[in-house]
Amino acid sequence: MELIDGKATSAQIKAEIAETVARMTAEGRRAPHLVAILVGHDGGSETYVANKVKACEACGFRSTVIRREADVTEAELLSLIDNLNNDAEVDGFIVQLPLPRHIDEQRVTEAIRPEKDVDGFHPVNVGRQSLGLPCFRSATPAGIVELLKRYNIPTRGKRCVIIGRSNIVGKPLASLMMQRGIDATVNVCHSATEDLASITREADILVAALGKPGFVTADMVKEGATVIDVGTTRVPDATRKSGFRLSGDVDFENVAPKCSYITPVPGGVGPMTIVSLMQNTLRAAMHEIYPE
Ligand code: BQF
Repeated sequence: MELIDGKATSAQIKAEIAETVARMTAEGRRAPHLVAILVGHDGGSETYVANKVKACEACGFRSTVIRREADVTEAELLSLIDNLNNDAEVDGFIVQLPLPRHIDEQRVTEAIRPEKDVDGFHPVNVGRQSLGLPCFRSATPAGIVELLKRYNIPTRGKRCVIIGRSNIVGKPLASLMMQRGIDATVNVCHSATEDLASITREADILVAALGKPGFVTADMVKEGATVIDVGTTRVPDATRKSGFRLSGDVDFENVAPKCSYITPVPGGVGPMTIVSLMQNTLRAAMHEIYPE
């Protein structure tokens, strides 16, 4: 069993990005600039945005966090987005999800200009990704594919089973994994799937992205499989000074001995999600996907 080290891999990619940024600024261009809109004070969202700001620093990017209280109106948020869409000093921006219930996430997402949508959530980027066209790729799926590539894990003709059909992980990952060049055979399973274990046991690459701590147990995994754990649920833990720990969707202790490769939580997919956002922001600043 080999551990897939997302933390080390992400650090290496951030160093590569920082080199590119150093060359840009040496040529007299400004550094890439990422803006994050953070609504309310959800603990998870605060941490995620802090992770993104820290990653920007490591890459030599400029970053700005715009905070609004949880009672912000949708109209205010849309007007903020309009300003960022038209701000030439901003290369890309994100609205940290989830948003308070009174705000329509879809309307907010569709208000972002696709050219600045570095989360890749706008239907234009989602559609372009599914067609295999240049686009801002969804961060978690792109990070998973990057890990498979850097660890030389074969995908061509292999069975990839994804548990979870969310718009931000399951669906876009399925479309990436079946693309030419990756060439996996993909199954997407979800809460209505019958006899789930019989499907997951066929997986050469098993991706757990359903958000249930410890859901994937050893009996669901084929000997020698690669297991990718996307779960990052906060579970109470009195032994931690934060009062919680991050739990993956995989029963790591019992599953790991059966695997050829496995990602840990924390330090697996999470840091790669952040680094994909950095890669998208760099591409936005270079107008690589949508030429001016
Ligand atoms: C790690 C996210 C659910 C809903 C909205 C590093 C992150 C997490 C874990 C992180 C996530 C999860 C993010 C680790 C961003 C990934 O060391 O294991 C980084 O910051 N993430 C998000 O922005 O929104 C979410 C999960």
